[in-house]
Amino acid sequence: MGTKNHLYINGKWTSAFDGGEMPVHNPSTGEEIEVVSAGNHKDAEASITAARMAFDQGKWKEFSANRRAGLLLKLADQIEGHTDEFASIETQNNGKTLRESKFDVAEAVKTFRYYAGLATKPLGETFELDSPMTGKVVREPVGVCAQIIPWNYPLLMASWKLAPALAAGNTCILKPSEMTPLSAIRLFELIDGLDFPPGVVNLLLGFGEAVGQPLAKSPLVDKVAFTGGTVTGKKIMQYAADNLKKVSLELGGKSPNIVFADADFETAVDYAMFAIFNNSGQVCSAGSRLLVEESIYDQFQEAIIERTQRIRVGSGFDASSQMGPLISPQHLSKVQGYITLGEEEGGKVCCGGKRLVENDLKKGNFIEPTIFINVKPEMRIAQEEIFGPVLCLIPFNTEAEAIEIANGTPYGLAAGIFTTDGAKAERVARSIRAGITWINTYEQNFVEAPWGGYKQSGLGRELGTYGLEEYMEVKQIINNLEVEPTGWFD
Ligand code: TXE
Repeated sequence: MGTKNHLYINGKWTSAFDGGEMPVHNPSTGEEIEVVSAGNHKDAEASITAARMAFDQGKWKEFSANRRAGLLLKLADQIEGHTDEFASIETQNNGKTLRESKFDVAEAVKTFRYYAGLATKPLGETFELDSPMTGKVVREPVGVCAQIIPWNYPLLMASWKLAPALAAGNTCILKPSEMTPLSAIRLFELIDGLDFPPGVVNLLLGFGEAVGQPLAKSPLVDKVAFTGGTVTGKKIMQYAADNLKKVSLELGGKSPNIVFADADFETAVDYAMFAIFNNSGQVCSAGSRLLVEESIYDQFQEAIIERTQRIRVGSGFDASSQMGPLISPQHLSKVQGYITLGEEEGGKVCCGGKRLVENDLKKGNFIEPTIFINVKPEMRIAQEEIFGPVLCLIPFNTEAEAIEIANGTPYGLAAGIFTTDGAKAERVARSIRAGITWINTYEQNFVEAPWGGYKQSGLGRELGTYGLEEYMEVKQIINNLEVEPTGWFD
């Protein structure tokens, strides 16, 4: 990593105030890759002060949109130029396959470029008024933004947070997951080589309670943006209530993927697997409930089991691996706990279900891709986010029943609909209470399209123009063209 000081505050690399450190592990081998700085509330305060000063007094506010865009474009080029290095860091630290890591790097590059472009596009409005006054609406940055991100897409989540916030002219404090800080450290080494004024972009490492909580509570922070679990998301909202800072939350899901009998069978099987086994199921929008129309249920079940049994699980660096490990031993236990629970609830594992322990796999957090049948929609395995490669198969008979099951959880992030009937596809998409719906595809995300959930899947939207708006305040300016007294109290 080139330096022992892993916090980047006010334009300088530094260690944690109290000398705190934390180990970072490779989930495929269990090995310690590195020991990095781990801050506490004092480091959080230092980063907040730096970001506050940079926003209120620094040169950053004099940077035109064009200049901010220029910095983001340079950063995008730099990341792209280091694609192989970033992919390797991500695979080592998160475990995902190199193919997945390279995809993430390319998406991160796209995100910085997209928001560089958007930074310079007009967002204002003018309006006509009855009185001799003119009105206009201008957008301004929100201020100091704390951005707390998870471990499943470390570099990509950093880009989803930093790119729109910087494009809009905010100052940022990025807090990566304690489990996956390495790609963020490398990203900040690149940021350090660009001309961001000190304090504009800060990197704060440490555990959630130690540094995330003070960020979310601080009255000097104007906005907290969080991606992670719903339980932590609720805490963030409570912390933020202290000064009513703006909050955006991208939380968990239990997304339904609905396959009608008239779907293109092969396409539906293929995407049903991608929806749940991609990134080892550690995806907020994973299609973890597969709703299949009764008339094709048996045939579908047979096809998906047969293909799932052929998935090759192993180290992300092994070119033949199709699925990597889970992030940590603790997370592996959680997923195994859900598999046991599912069986106790009356579900039946018809594929997978076990930890993989042959040869070197036992050193890592590997688990078989798993499919449950005999699942009732109200069971906990069909209601709660497992966040692993565990699929629940649920039959349905009618369109109305499919919609009812699909909407029957506290979540509302995503949904998939497979059918060749265009009208039915749209009817169902509109009936589902979720922020992201896919027709005849799954897990395709585009930087142009808003990303976020209904119900307990979150608050606000990332990506697209919506993602930029989340980092902007809206101000009206009314200008009186006839400057004379009103006479109201005469
Ligand atoms: O996430 P946390 P965890 C879901 C998934 C998973 C569960 C728990 O179901 O099993 O969440 O995972 C920081 N104040 N998702 O525990 O706690 C933490 O340091 C401030 C869904 O790993 O949400 C990290 O940077 N910050 C998900 C970030 O929050 C706190 C992605 C996320 O960690 C904090 C990951 C606190 N009190 C898990 N506690 C998605 N939506 O994609 C923790 N953090």
